[in-house]
Amino acid sequence: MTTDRRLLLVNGPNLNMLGVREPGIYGSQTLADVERVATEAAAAHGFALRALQSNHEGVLIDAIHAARLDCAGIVINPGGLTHTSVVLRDALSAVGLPIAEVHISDVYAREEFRHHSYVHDVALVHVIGEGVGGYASAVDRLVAVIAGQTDG
Ligand code: DHK
Repeated sequence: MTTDRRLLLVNGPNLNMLGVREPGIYGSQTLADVERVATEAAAAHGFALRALQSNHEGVLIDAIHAARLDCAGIVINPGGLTHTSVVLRDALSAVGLPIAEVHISDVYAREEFRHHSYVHDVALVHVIGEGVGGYASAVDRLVAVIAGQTDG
């Protein structure tokens, strides 16, 4: 599997709690479901997918840096770090890979502090409020971006 046929899926803090955590907002599907949905979507395009979830900002940043060596793009749900983390944004910007930002819930219909994303303008794809299925949309759209870059 070459670099150009692999994606990194990153889930940030608290997303390990999917299925347990506020099901009225995040639904009943688990992180395993998220990773399966994204892996299947990637496979449908002939891409492998490496999945990582961490509650630790530095672990996420190290994984993003490492993706530069062997991935063609990154799908990320940064969890609450979306709204707080300049360093996560800087890591995504630094690697220069195409980025898809995903949120399970509609952050714009929730508290005002969730309306700002530090990741928004370093991402080329945004999938907001489509539930766990949104990860498949994000993979589809990110692969289209990668294909466009390759073709171009
Ligand atoms: C997940 C979180 O953990 C929140 O902190 C974000 C996002 C929303 C989601 O909808 O997937 O505000």
